[in-house]
Amino acid sequence: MSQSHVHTISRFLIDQERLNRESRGALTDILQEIALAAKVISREVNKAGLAEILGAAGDENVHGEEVQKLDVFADRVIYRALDHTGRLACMASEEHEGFIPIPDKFPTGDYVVLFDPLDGSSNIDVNVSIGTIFSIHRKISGGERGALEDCLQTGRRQVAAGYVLYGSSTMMVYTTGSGVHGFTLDPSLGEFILSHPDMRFPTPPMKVYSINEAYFSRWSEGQRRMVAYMKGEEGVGGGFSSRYIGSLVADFHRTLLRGGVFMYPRDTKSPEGKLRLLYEAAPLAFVAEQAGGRASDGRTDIMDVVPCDLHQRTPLYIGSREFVDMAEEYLREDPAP
Ligand code: P6P
Repeated sequence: MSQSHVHTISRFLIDQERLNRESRGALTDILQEIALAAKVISREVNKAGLAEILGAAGDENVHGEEVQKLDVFADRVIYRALDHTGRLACMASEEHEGFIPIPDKFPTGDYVVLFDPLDGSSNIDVNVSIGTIFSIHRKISGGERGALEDCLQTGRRQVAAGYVLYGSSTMMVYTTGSGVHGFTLDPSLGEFILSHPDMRFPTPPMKVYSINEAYFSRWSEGQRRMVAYMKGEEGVGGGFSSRYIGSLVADFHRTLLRGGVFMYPRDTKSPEGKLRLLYEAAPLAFVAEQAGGRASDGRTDIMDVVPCDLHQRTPLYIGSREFVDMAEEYLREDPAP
């Protein structure tokens, strides 16, 4: 690509903003700050094996899970990139039990950002790709400082969403409702460069399913029958391959690029599923829909699930439309949860 065609994320965001006459630049500012935070986190993630930062911080997060120091670092970097912008009414993070108000010393704005600062952090020690996931809503509460209700909105009401993948390269992928665009970090420039304009699930999709099969004994009958079909166990179906990284952002990104379906079902041990609705499933569902795919909890479109709690979990089926539809067909026979 000739130098004259290098599109940085900043340039792309400003060009996109110009297309939207009502835009006052707030969303552009927020996404620019998230991109900056991503660069800072990428730098630390890519030297985690060398710095004393690796390893458990010893604390436990609100879910009783051991917190890796990089989790804490990423959470703090994103918070500090956004808290003073004057664009947010409040935030929410996997690392914080309640919603996060904007300090009184800073002005507030009309948007809310919910994020998982570093998903898949248990993979840090084995150098497997990890990611940041973010979801952006407009404030709906009357107050100036934001409130929990601003965070508890359906995925359908998101104004933007995306993820950062810290892998063999660092990529930022986002949507504001006008398609999905991917940017790759050029460390020599310190810039995210447009590398994947207008990302779409491929058609026909590759027949790839992504699920942790170690939990087979805990699955519903419908879930077992679907995977058996994909494996061709009864002499019908088959032709699928299986890929599972165990890092949601990496598994979703591969599914977006190649097609297929990622599944994290409810099971006897996790009756609500494991993944979080507001800052994992819903933002990825927005990206998936904008890329021509879809996401479901097995019965209801993820984008239409009404949240009741900041950290509520959900089963997740996400990817190529035909395979998510297939999952719903197989699960229809299961007893209602
Ligand atoms: P399991 C990582 O811990 C994570 O939260 C997601 O990134 C990933 O998709 C899932 O859990 C993996 O869970 O139960 O297969 O180890």
